[in-house]
Amino acid sequence: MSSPPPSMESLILQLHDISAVKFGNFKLKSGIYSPIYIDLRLIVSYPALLRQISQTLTAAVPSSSRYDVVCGVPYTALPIATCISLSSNVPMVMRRKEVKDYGTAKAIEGAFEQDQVCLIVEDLVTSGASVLETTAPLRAAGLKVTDAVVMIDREQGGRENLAKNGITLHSMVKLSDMVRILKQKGRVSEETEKMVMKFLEENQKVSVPSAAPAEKKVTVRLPFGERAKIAKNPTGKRLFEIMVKKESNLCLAADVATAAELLEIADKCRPNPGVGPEICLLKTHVDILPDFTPDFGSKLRSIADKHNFLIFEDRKFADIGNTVTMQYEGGIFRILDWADIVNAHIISGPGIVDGLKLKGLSRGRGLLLLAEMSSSGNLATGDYTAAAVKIAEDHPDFVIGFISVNPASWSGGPGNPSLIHATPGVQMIKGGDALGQQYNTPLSVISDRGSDIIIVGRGIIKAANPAEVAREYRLQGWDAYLVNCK
Ligand code: S5P
Repeated sequence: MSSPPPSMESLILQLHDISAVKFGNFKLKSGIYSPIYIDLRLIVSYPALLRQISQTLTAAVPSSSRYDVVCGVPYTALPIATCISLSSNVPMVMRRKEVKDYGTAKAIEGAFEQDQVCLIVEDLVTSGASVLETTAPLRAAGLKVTDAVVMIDREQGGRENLAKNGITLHSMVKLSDMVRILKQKGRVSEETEKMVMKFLEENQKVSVPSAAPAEKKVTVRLPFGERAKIAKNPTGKRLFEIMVKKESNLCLAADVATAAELLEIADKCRPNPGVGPEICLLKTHVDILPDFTPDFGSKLRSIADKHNFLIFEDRKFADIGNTVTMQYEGGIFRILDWADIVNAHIISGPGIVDGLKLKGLSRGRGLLLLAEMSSSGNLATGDYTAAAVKIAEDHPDFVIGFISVNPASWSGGPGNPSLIHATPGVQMIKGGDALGQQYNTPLSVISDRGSDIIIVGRGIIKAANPAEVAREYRLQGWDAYLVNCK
């Protein structure tokens, strides 16, 4: 190691003086035990140190890395980002950790323009998950994120995980260098130094963890490719295959104002591309389209074939078997003719599946059962959910899976791997709307809650560039899938 600049040495000693660096046996957010613990929240009580740190961080970003705004990862890095903003006269934006009402509140606070470059500021990087969590809503809001600057790099895969997501990490100091300096200055024993070095060596790769509590066991799940082989229904099988081929577990809830707009967003939102290439499934509410014409289905089908996605009409059938056969096949919408997948409530009992199957099975169609719902106060819980699982198991040839919200919490977990879980209520940050919708992040839905497909509506369709944002959701959903996959 080349000898560090004196200012760095003094910074590290000061951090040790204020007990921002401690040695012992500590459980980290990722669940692993560490002989070293770093708590940088304390630095707000030491303005001179905070100033020195901000200046050193600013200098750690090479001048070739241009940026227009800075954003601190909440909360520890917020004061650091503020200091960087003040001293370098670069505006700051803030990411909200939670959004209560999507109608009025924004995920990113502050003034910025589309395509401006945002530098992420963080105190400590282990796997890089927190940086990625902040990057996602920034990118979704139209900012570009290419660089992150961090005080301490724990050297546990964060740099690599961020690089995979197009972010170059610049660090003030690496954890190993920091410990060496503390040893050289007589602050820690040789034994402690060795213990920390051994720990770093043994834990070089911490994959991006789920947002779950540290003690939660991550269940390893069968890959989609294997599940395609055991799926009994041809549409269920195809869906798994498309997911693998396109590396997408994203379903677009295309709740737009008109049929024309729906076809456009699926195929091409001139001058931008459409979301078709990013999705495995496109979900419609055909009864909200004022300009619906009988050729809507065939037009959507040809776009679906072009971009290789399936069509899911979110009809939420709920009547007795005999009535749903007519609702499925007839009326003005003739859903059976163009939708690969429909869904149904089980409130009326198993006869609803028999009715839909009567029409859909011979056409190779698939059915999703609403086992849970995303809206607050809904009644699809407990025994109701268990009844949906039982009905699905009784119809493996036609039922392809569930609309679910937290299958990991079901007794027996997400269950039969031939059945698929699709989850609505997904946005880049947790929150809700004014009418009871509740949102979780792609990572939490797929990785913690045990679902397979994220269903995203307003998170994509309200974006300035839906295809770009859809891409971001696809990458997040797919990365979360890979975390739990064998
Ligand atoms: O429980 C549910 C089931 C469904 S299918 N909660 C839901 O929100 N949905 C649908 O998912 C809903 O009808 C809408 O089309 C989509 C969610 O849209 P967003 O704009 O809130 O993402």
